[in-house]
Amino acid sequence: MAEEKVKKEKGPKLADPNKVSICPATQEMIERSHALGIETVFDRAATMKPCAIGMQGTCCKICAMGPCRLPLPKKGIEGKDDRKGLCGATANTIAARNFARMVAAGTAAHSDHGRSVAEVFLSVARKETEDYKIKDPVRLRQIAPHFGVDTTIEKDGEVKDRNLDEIALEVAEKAWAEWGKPEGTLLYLDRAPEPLQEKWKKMGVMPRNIDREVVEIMHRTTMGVDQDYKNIIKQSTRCSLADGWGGAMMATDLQDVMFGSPSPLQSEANMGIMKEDHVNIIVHGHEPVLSEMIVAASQSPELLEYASSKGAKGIQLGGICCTANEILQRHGVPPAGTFLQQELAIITGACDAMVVDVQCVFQNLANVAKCFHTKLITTHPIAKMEQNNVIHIEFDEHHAMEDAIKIVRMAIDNFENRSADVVIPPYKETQIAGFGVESIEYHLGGTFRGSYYTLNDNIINGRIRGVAGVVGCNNARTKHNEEHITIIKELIKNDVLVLTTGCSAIACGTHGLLTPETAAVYCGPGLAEVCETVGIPPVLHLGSCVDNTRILLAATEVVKAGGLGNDLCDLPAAGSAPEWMSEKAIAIGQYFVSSGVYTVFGYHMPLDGAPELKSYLYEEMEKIYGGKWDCEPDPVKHAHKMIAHIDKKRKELGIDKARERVLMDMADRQALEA
Ligand code: NFS
Repeated sequence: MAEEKVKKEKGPKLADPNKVSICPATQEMIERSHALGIETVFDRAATMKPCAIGMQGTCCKICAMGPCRLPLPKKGIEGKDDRKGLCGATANTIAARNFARMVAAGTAAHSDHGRSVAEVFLSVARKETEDYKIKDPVRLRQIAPHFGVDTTIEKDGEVKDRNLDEIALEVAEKAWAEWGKPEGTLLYLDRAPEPLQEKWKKMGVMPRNIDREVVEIMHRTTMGVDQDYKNIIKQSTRCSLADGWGGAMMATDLQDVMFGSPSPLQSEANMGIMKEDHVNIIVHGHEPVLSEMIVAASQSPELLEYASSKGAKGIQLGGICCTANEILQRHGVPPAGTFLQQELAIITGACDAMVVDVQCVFQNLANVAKCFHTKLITTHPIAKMEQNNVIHIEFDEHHAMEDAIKIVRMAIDNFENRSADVVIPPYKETQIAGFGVESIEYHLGGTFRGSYYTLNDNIINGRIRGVAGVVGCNNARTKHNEEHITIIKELIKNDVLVLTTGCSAIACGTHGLLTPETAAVYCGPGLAEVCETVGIPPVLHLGSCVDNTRILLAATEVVKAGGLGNDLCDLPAAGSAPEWMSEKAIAIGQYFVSSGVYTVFGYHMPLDGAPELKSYLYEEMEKIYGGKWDCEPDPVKHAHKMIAHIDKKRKELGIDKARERVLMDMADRQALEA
């Protein structure tokens, strides 16, 4: 007791750098933060424990009679579960409402991002802006038919390509309408395999328009409306599909059209990409409409000259979170870190400006920036900060380049104001990033069939055991990057090809998993052989979190190429978000599950207080959509749950024998070599 008191008087607990991250750069910067007396998320996580009832998902605060708290009794539920809130809401109803609201928030975030992109695209199509162009006309022609827009025209009995401007305008208007059209269902749903569409139709979960599904969740989960957890989850499915096969998918496509579709390129990752003698600008957030302009501005000869006039050797851009992935996959700009490294990038003392837009931005950045010379610049009308050291430069697509130049200039001017010692942790790794549906086809597809045929062939013959999507955040309640990296290493060791996005992808880059050389070091013999033959990494970086839609479409291509069933749920594939924290991750998980994918989350799921709801999500959903939720905090077990599912699917497809043969061949070969 006495000891405890002494501890409390000493002030808040500090995080142990070696216990909270596996990344040496992160560990060193946490140490520095302690030396300088600057608090970060890691220390706050050590000081503040999460609410145990919230963790169970059974705290209801949707009306002022509550919050009503319904934790699971310590000895479990014996016999009848009669826990209820003041209105009578059961634990299942409460946890389902909380879950649905996370899906709504996540869908809103991705889809509002998509809406901004669609709005900019509409300005481009209407020729109202000069700063953005159509960089990838092939992509535009490819997506146009999904909006019901013709790409050819018949004239005098001849079929000709239609004028690109006309296509752009029609696509832009059709896309724009998807957020609020009065009738019908979302146009992109027809990109899913037919049997999946049939399931959605039968269940009545085809999203009507994006905004409506989000609003309907808010309505259904308010006091006294939907009180059947299965019905609430049904709407969560419809809303999440409006994200994955709607808002997020359009965000990816229209970004590709305007900024170019990614193709594999080489870059680096981690805080060591910052340079002491350069102006360092860190862009952080999600929407590439701004960061695209900052990339262009920072490469302009005038601004480079201006930087040199201030004594800098150049301008180093770096990214945090999904903005990092966006400018990495299209321009090779290196990420400086994941979600949990945002404060630390400033603690280097070398960050001349941090430019943020929306999502995953810590309010504490302002407090950290105050300790250094760093200019913290907010740019989005919906995301400001209250602290008075934050500068707001509102970004507008109609004068995009002008805004970007202003921001870059401000960073250059700030270069000479560096106040603290600069300590950039000397860690960075090389990476290959920027894979997409087409580049996977190019590298792993058949040369003459032009489809996913060769990939399928390698799955069928068992060299590739299956495919896993490992995605999502960092969470200060788990050890930074450890789960991502452990799970992914375990998967590739067992011949599972990994597709990654979001902060998971940045973690992979940071820990050196995104190079072709990784194959020889970490992969099982089958996957190593494929990767070495075609020269790709066993872990493919597919972009940001909205680009999870690339994974859906790649999986659909695999189904189309044949031999592996006729729906996404037939594939030897699984999804994972090992260190999730955002509501967006729940929306993504729900659309993957509702698209037929077995999806395992790490850390915990806020469902333990509602066992029936939990078993509905973990077991019953599979009977409806072919996919289901699961949760496993232990990373090795987590990977093996995914592998077991992959093996189960191989067996159902009747290709489990092929793999046994391959393994025998390998063993024989190794025996021969020995
Ligand atoms: Ni995804 Fe991207 Fe990272 Fe999580 Fe945040 S950046 S949208 S939410 S933390 S992966």
